[in-house]
Amino acid sequence: MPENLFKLNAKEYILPGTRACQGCGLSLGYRYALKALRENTIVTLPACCLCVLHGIYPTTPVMVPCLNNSFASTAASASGIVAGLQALNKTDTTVMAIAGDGGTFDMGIQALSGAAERGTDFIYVCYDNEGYMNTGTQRSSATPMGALTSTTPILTKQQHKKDFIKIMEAHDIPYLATTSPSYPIDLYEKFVKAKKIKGTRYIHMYVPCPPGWGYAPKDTIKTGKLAVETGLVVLFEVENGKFRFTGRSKTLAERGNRLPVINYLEKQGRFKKMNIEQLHQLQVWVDTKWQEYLKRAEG
Ligand SMILES: Cc1ncc(C[n+]2csc(CCOP(=O)(O)OP(=O)(O)O)c2C)c(N)n1
Ligand code: SF4
Repeated sequence: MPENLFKLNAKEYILPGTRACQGCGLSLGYRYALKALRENTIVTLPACCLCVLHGIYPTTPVMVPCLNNSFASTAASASGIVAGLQALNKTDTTVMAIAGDGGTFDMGIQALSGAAERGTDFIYVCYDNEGYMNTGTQRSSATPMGALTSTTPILTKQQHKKDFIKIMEAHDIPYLATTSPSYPIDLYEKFVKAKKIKGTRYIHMYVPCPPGWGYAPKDTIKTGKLAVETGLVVLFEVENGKFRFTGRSKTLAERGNRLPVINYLEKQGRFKKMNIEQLHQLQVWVDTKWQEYLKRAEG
């Protein structure tokens, strides 16, 4: 296992010159994920910011084979690739399906649930920028309560984020983990581990998004760290049903020094219309979830 950045795989699988925005958290997370998975990886993805990052045919900065498909069929296409590889007796190829929160929480859930129930041998990654960003920052069921989006422009989003990770856990898959590109070693190690496990593996990747969230591109790493420091994002893994905090969240759980959510919210334009009542509700929501995680870590 790498202990520091210099021990990561030095090979790059994304060449310079992607079409993603400046400061895109997804670009960073994807880069580290591919470093961990290495060659012999096939990626399948629907329309989304990652598709934009991949570029326009016939050129692409991405060095692994990729399949583009429709929203509803990302996980189904992975099932097909896995079946094809099995028919060819190719046992050393990792299949990674990757989609945004819209393509996972909302549009891709059916095929993903089916594949996870069948125990399909693949890694599914949801990169969560908390909205339909590629089409202009529309609300998704992953958008946090109190955020402005182009489809909640006046009152902000009224509902809390869907707990999609719980839904995936309910499938009793062998490995599930949450990650953030602000903690690249934690992210890298989880992908290395996931690669070695058989069956359906689910990795949630929180990716800060400067234009969608309303902060300066230089602050992506800081924003991702604040999400973890405040407990809005919790780093953990669940291996064969066993919950474990990882990285910075483990330290926060041990020391009990989480920051209030306002420290994270006040730095992003999308929360500028959030009212005090919503702020209070969000803090209670985060605290309640944090307590649930603490209990699981004890058990
Ligand atoms: C069935 C279908 N509905 C809508 C679209 C238009 N569309 C393309 S990308 C996108 C947003 C996807 O959001 P998300 O999956 O969260 O990824 P992000 O853009 O944030 O990377 C939408 C709505 C489409 N391509 N197909
Ligand atoms: S809109 Fe956000 S997620 Fe999409 S490419 Fe730009 S920074 Fe990345």
